[in-house]
Amino acid sequence: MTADLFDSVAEAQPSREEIADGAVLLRGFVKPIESELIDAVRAIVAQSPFRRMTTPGGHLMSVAMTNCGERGWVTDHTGYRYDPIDPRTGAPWPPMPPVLRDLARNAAEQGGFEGFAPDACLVNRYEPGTRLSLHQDKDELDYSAPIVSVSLGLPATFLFGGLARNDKPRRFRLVHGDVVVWGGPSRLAYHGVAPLAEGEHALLGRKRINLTFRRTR
Ligand code: MD3
Ligand code: FE
Repeated sequence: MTADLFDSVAEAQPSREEIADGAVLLRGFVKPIESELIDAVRAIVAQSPFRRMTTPGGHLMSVAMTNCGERGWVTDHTGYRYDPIDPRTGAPWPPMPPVLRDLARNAAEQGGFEGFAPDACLVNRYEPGTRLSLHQDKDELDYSAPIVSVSLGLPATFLFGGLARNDKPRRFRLVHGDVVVWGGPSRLAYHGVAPLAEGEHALLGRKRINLTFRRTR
């Protein structure tokens, strides 16, 4: 089933744009499987609900998060880590559904990274006003693997900086169905999301969902 869905993606020769060294934007890459992805997110959230986490500095994040896969990203007063157990439920995170695993591998391959095998998928939920301040993703052990991000629902202004926090970020509009593969020199770039604008999406209402697939070990 999943293979058939992606055959149609491959035949469609989707748009592919290198937006920075090692960063490839695949516009509309997951449109053909949008309902499968939304169903998969609903099933994950039924088992490990969205929650807002506290940073080590004591700030409540405005993004609500959950995870699937062998480990999940968590933050609390002790720091940031990937944990095999959801601290909210005390149980392992929901397994990564095959449709998500296959999509991440296919996207990474389009981005030039063969054999991407994510062990974690962080699911972020934004509502109007929600933002994510500029940061680097560096809690993973192996930076040679890319991060694959999938945008669903309301559009967002994504801020993409450089390797230094002070580098002035470029702005990209990411819309429902877009996928970006962040590898090579882009893997450690500072990035963030501007406050989400008010809006209504046909499938997700007043929400944006972002999936990021990671190889953590
Ligand atoms: C560039 N998420 O979960 S996705 C995150 O839209 C995160 O929810 C944002 O940043 C979101 O950590 C941005 C795009 C993204 C994700 C990871 C990256 C861009 C990246 C890692 C390195 C460089
Ligand atoms: Fe990030």
